[in-house]
Amino acid sequence: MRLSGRDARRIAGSMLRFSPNPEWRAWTAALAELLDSSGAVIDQVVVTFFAAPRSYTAEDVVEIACHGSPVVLRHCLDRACSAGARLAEPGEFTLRAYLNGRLDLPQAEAVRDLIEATTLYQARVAAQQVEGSVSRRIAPLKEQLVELISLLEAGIDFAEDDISVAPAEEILRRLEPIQQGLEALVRSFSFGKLVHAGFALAIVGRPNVGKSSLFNRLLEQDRAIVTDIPGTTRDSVSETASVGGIPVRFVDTAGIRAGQDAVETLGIERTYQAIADADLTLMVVDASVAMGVEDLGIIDRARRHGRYLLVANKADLGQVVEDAVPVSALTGEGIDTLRSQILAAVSPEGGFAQEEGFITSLRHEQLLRESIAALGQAVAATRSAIPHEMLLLDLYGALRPIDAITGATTADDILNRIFATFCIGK
Ligand SMILES: Nc1nc2c(ncn2[C@@H]2O[C@H](COP(=O)(O)OP(=O)(O)OP(=O)(O)O)[C@@H](O)[C@H]2O)c(=O)[nH]1
Ligand SMILES: [Mg+2]
Repeated sequence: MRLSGRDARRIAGSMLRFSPNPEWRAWTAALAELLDSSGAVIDQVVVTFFAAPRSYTAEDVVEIACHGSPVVLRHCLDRACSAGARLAEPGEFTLRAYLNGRLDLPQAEAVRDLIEATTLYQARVAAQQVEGSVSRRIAPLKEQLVELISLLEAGIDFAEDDISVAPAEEILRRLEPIQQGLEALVRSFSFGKLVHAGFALAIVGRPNVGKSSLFNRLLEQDRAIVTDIPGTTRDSVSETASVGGIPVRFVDTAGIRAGQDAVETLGIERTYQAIADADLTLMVVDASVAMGVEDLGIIDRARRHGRYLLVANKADLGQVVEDAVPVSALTGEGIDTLRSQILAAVSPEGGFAQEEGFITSLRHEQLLRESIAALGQAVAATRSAIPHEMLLLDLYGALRPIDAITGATTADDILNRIFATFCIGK
């Protein structure tokens, strides 16, 4: 149980007994007894006190580690509440950390991503963002923008003080790296999105080519029914697993052929839907048999709906199909190669971004795009020699969305910079 706020120690103290003395040494764990309202001991607990501002919320924080019995925890909460605490809202500790300036907004958002991570790789990316990797990339760009704004503001506000108005080339020269930096960040989202949300992969093909066997192999669990009877899978089955740290939703489907009965025909309809919904389709054929018109028809459909990979399964029986990834769901041969081909097929141009600080949030991407659009207008305005008052509107338009990511720039920030860099006022 975590208590945060000015009264954290008082409230915790009302239900604890330290042996021998009250012990509130900061950043040190202490053994204590948790008491019920009549003073009877109900648990032996470890108490850690984090003194403000060196705590998660930057307030005084007390953490009480009980033995995990729901009854004890419930009691612990009740006692804290009757001593003046209240239950935290969802995310409130992180909100307080943000409000108290301990975390910026991208860091706070990354805490949520970290908690929600389903693969270790997602967790690692989120942890980098909690460390401030996104802010570190945005901060210098914002800095340059604020500097340009200050320069133009100074030219307007203090025109009589002999500050030369910045020439158009100078403004354009300063705008360019800001635009480029923001665009690189937006590009990083094509990879970031993949890491954050993963993608859907449909496994399709004619009956009996081994789709369900391949599905089970990729998931490393015996999830779908496999038999040698064509038409075994009647309905789409989906399951999520990590491929290279990216969560992939695999969808096994009913084999496509002229339906034998009403149920199978409905199942095949679902296969078509799965192809339409997937980010990538694995088109499975039997490696040992030459492809027929049915196979070509399915390939054609997959191609029309986006990216697909041709996979020749049952390669252990010999391979006559070419230009396909040979695998054997039976022996496991070729599965690792298939996994890397899957990643290569969905990864954005230029392959995997290994750099730190790529953005994973749609909100950030949209804000950055807004900023880029406003900068584009600023460039056009500069080229057509529009007065700086008007140009500034575009630059503030570019700054606002960035502020929505990193926290606001106040008029003071800009004023301070004007006075710091121009020695006005003599
Ligand atoms: N030799 C060999 N046999 C395989 C391989 N993969 C699957 N099989 C066999 O092929 C038969 C069909 O496998 P399934 O995985 O059920 O095929 P499916 O494509 O899901 O079939 P439907 O659900 O009917 O569309 C089974 O007898 C499997 O044991 C493989 O790589 N090599
Ligand atoms: Mg099947």
